[in-house]
Amino acid sequence: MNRPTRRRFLALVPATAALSALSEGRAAATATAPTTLWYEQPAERWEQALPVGNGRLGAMIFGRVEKERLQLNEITVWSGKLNPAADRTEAYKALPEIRKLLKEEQYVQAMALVNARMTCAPGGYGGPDYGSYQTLGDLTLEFAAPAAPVTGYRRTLDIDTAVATVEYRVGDDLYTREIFSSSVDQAIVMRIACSRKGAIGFTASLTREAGAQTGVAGGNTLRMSGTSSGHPDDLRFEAQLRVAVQGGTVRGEGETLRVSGADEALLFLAAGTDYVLDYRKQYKGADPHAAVTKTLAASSRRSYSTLKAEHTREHQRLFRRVSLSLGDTANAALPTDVRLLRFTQGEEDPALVALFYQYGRYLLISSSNAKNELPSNSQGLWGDGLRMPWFCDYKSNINFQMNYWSAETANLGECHTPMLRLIESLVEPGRKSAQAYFNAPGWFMGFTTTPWGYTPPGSTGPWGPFFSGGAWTCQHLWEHFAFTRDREYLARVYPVMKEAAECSLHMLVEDEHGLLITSPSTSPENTFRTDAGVTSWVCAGAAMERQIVWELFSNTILAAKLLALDGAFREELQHATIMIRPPEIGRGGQLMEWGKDWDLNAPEPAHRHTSHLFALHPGRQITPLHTPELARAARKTLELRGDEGTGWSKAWKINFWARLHDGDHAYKLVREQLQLVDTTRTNYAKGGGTYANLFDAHPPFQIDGNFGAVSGVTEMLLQSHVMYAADRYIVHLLPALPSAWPNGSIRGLRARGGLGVDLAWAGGKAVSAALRADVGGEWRLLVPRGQRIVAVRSGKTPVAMQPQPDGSLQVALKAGGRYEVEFA
Ligand code: FUC
Repeated sequence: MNRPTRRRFLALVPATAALSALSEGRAAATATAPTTLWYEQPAERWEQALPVGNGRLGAMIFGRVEKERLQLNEITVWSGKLNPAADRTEAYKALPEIRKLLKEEQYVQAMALVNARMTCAPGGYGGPDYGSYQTLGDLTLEFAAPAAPVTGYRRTLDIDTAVATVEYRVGDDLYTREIFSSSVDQAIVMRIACSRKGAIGFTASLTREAGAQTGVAGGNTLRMSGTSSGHPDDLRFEAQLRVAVQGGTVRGEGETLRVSGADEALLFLAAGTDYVLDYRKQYKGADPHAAVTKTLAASSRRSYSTLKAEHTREHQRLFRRVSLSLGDTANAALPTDVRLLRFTQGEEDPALVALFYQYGRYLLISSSNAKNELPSNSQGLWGDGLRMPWFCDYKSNINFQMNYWSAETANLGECHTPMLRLIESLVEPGRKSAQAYFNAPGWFMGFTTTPWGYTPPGSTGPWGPFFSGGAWTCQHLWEHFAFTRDREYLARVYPVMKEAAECSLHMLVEDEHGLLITSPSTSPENTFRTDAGVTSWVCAGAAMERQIVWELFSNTILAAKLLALDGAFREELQHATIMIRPPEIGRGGQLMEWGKDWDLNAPEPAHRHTSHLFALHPGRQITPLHTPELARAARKTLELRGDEGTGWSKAWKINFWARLHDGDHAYKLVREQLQLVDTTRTNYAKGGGTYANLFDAHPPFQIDGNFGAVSGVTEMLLQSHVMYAADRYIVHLLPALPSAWPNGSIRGLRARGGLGVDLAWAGGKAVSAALRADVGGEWRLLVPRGQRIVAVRSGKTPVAMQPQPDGSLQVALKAGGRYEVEFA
């Protein structure tokens, strides 16, 4: 093979070249591991590099032979700071006038007034204090030019062990690098070796575009420290790199470390910041120097084999809870980029879908450790530069939530906790926003948030004035309980839900029929056109906000009931929930997005946000089982919108079609999600897909599509969102199995009520299922159309089954019980 750095992007890597490489037997032995991403050329671009992460400390590995680049991230490295002046403190005073204008259908004037009065204060969203997620910097390793052509080049990421490798030959010498980011040791560890003794030599440097100084600290350590925007009061960060060698030498040289003549080099990198998720401390904690020094000292004392074994064991504790098999084709033996290209061109590769699914779980584990100070952001943990697309913040009109849709269902409940903690932390700043915008009690968050407790709306319509982001995030607080049954946790977060409900209750107004709506309200980032031809984005009673409030109230009532709290408030919420204007069907048979039936006039009929289907997913107000007419209307809406969209938009649509029990349409979107994308140019209308490194392409890179797709595929195989009674769930096995996956199995999914579920199917029919109940309780089991359950057994003992009118079977399962389900 030629020098790998000369290889062009994968579109130019002929699949036949990869095939012939395999037929030569080169590197084929491990290449086919179903959990491995692998490539025959180094990354030229960031979207080809491979990610490792321990939750908060990560790297993008380029795998270059001569000049290796590890682009580094630490999840709290943000510019910006708390901005106490981001709220428009007297915004609520404009409400009567805005509401009057909306009643009179003066939409243009209403828009102007919302823009002028119901947005953030000048300099709020996107202002100097708003900030952006940032790179930590680069670790660069410069090796001498190889003395002979490089052959057998391969780089891999095994998502089962969470170890990345680079290997190649120069003559007879085999060079290898292994890299992982350990949550056990809180360090990135790299081992560089060669089959020939004394062959390892390189220069290591730590750099950052701006705001950092690097120096040698002791003979084998580099220290890079600085502040996020270069100002002394900004967030402080520090990274330390230590290199230990076997044979040879390591010494400081200027601002670098120089390794020569080594048999093997071990690199340890630790990093931290002074960020703390605490509004009262203005998010400022201790200087990171002492902690980083201590962490580095501790990890670099341990043996490589121990570090790696403990890292892998900890990763597998989470990762191995779920296994998915959808069948195999010969393409599974190809490099990942070639597989993706062939899948894009129409070939089948179910194992690539399974890899993409597990990769999403890998990314969640790697960007959202339970101990993280911050949750997985718009790019998870991985991002280059000092100002990232859309600031890489936590947009709560879809993106923040989508990041965590798969956390519970795909058995990574612990990874949900950084999100839940961020939501809890918004209560204090959010109280000020509730007061400012609605003169309301409780707390409020608009369309986005940041590590700095940003809660007001954005700066202009149509996207800025979304008023139910905080209310929506509370769904996650409830869902974590619905899956885990952790009452102590529920008691802790209930006040957060309650205060969000208090705020929403105060935001509701009566429409002309006495039903409750929000006003002003928007449908995230979309616009409507009235029958009179007026275009606007603000109305009275947009569907999504009504649905979000319904969901929040319903969950808050359930939580209060379980905790035996707040009887009177519960009744008030109960009454309001009944009075919320329900989802409506419009003249095209579609679900109505706005306060009036304007969908068919839509200026952007294929808009990427399909927000008014919230009630179908992630909500539960619309289900084919219990509200078939509304479900038909939701389907009509999806048909009108079409399948095109950004990465996350397609991912959401997988979930929608799965919830409509249309597996083939859901699979069509899975296929479209896995379209190879080769551009980072922002496209709002279409072009969503997947990069060569299997990162989701909005484009540009945005990780929500990865997580949303995991959620979607899970929803195709198992659903448990429908309640048949308060906090009692229907477990629907294989609700949307596509014909493309006739045979398969999944182990380790989770259902609400605290249930573990394994499933196997063949010829498109369920053949077996296993259930594990964490706590005792009742569930109703539902099977694919045309099938029925013959028995549910615990060992040899059959469980009594009560048939229900909707075709489900009610069973009572015991705490700790394991059950086998038999089908006919
Ligand atoms: C919302 C979306 C965009 C993008 C951004 C981060 O504004 O409408 O498509 O995902 O968030």
